[in-house]
This record gives sequence, structure tokens and C-alpha cells, in this order.
Amino acid sequence: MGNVVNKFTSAFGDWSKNPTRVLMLGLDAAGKTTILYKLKCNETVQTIPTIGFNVETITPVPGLTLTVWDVGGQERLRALWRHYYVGTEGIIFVIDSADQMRFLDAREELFNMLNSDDILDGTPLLILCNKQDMSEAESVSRISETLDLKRITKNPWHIQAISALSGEGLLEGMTKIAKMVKNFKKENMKKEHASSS
Ligand code: G3D
Repeated sequence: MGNVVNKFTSAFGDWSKNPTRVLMLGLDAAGKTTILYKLKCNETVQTIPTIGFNVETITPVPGLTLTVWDVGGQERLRALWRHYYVGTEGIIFVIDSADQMRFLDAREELFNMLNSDDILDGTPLLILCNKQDMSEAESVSRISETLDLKRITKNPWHIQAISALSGEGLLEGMTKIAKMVKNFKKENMKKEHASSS
């Protein structure tokens, strides 16, 4: 387990001089909290109760902020989400691979988020198909089809099979998003540089 944490730390590096913000979202019970615990993010969880939905902000690595909340059935709160989109450089969307009854809800929430605001255009997206240890878990390729992920055209994305319980696949997924986020930041810096010169 220490291995996952160490490798996770080195994948994301020390961004204390160049802070990075990543959102982690998913339906309730998808496994977000379990993932955070697996990454040993439990020590510094802050909850902001005033917002009206349960938002947790975690700093697992210097300079990296993970902001986590449940999506689903919260229409009236959606306007508040934009506040968290500003400055976001990565999105992790967690799916319960064994909860086939709610795949379409997850799909709706994913596309609602991506389409709700062009502020997220271009932001790297990691889809974690969690609970792969369960016998009824659906495969990554079937989930990709059911969620119609080919419709995602404005975000670089990657889909990863994981089990938050065993930690299987988690490091691969986190390494992938760390790379995508680094590229995204580099491209943004280039654009800023080009527009200022
Ligand atoms: P959330 O934070 O997205 O709401 P949680 O989800 O992390 O609280 O997880 C919800 C339930 O799913 C928990 O079970 C948790 O143990 C379980 N879970 C999370 N990840 C996995 C996984 O990879 N495999 C399996 N088999 N179960 C997982 P309880 O029973 O505590 O509600």
C-alpha cells in the first residue's frame, strides 16, 4: 500500500510552486471516499457545510488540491458548481462498475457537467470504473459504450478499471491523469505566453 502512495506522490510531483486543482466527482457510493482513503488522503479532509452540498477539499501532495463531491439529483445546486470549475486542471469521474442500474444516471451527470460550462473544455478527464473486484462488475469496454464516451470531444480522456478496495489500477489511473494534467498546464502556459508576446 505504501508503494501506491509513494508512486502516486511521485506521479503528481511537487506542485507547491505551481498549484494544481483536480475535481473528483461521481454518484453517491461510487467509491470516492474509499479512493481517498486508499491514497491516504484522510488526514486533511475539510468539509465546507455552508455551500449546501457536501464538498471535501484534500491536499494529498503539496500543491495538489482534490475537491470531491457527489453528483446526482441536485439540480438547484448546479449553479454553485461553476465556482469549483474555475481553475480546474483535471477531472476524475468515478463509476460503480457493479451498479448497472445507474449507468445511465452516471452518463447523464457526466455529460451535464461537461456541457454545462465551456470553462471545462480541454480539461483532462479520468473515468475510474471502480469495484472491478465484484463479480457483477461490468467491463471497461461495455461501460465506455454504455456511457457513450465517444461523444466526449472537447476533453482528452482516459478510462481505467480499478478496485479502490484492493488498490488495483488506481496507480495507473492516477499516473495517467497526472501526465494529462501536466500536458494541459504546459499547453495553457504556451497559450498565455503567445498571447502576451
Ligand atoms: P462515495 O464516497 O462515492 O459515496 P464510498 O462512496 O467510498 O463511501 O463507497 C461506497 C461503498 O462502496 C462502501 O461500502 C465501500 O466500501 C464500497 N466500495 C468502494 N470501493 C469499492 C471497491 O473497489 N470494491 C468493493 N467491493 N466495494 C467498494 P459500504 O458497505 O461501507 O457502504
